[in-house]
Amino acid sequence: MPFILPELPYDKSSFGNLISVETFDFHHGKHHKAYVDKTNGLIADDAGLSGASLSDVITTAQAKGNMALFNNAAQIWNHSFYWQCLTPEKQTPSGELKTMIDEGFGSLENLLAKFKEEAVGHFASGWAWLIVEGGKLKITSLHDADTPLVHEMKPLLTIDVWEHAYYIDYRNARPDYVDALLANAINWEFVAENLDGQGVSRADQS
Ligand code: MN3
Repeated sequence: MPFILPELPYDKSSFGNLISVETFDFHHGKHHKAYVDKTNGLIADDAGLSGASLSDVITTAQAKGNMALFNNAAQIWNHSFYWQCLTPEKQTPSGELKTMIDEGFGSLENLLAKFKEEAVGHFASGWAWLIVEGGKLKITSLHDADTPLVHEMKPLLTIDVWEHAYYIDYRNARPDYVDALLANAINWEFVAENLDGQGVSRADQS
């Protein structure tokens, strides 16, 4: 079975000016779709990968040094995860997640400030991540298509900092894009569910 472009988990008009319909049309409908199409084309040339799950394709492609396949397949996964990190309804963390945030960063405000610093400071294309590593919350960023799946990281939250993620709505102002999403559009329920690793499988497909 070829991989598919997952549906967005919300109506693409529901974010108003935070994320425009035009951004979803390009980012989901063209960029994410292109990664799906390219991955399917590359897999068609590698009989050994037919029937493999997306996460298996990602790890196998990296092990084989097939960077074209790794980059496209990892970008499918990263984008599927990213869409689920967003919600048009403003949320705040609660429960175990809130406790971990307070213990690790002192407050949500501190976490968001550090996340913004990482996302804005990341040079060129990539992804800012909130992960669990060694049992603790940690903020990091990865370049290009690199993904927590091939590192010892449990992914909780990501923001896409490729220019295609923000250029339509925010032009070159990456800090404004990051601020807007962190303040208004993070699906903290999804982040909390990822504490037990569900997020990895929910962005996977086979
Ligand atoms: Mn993107």
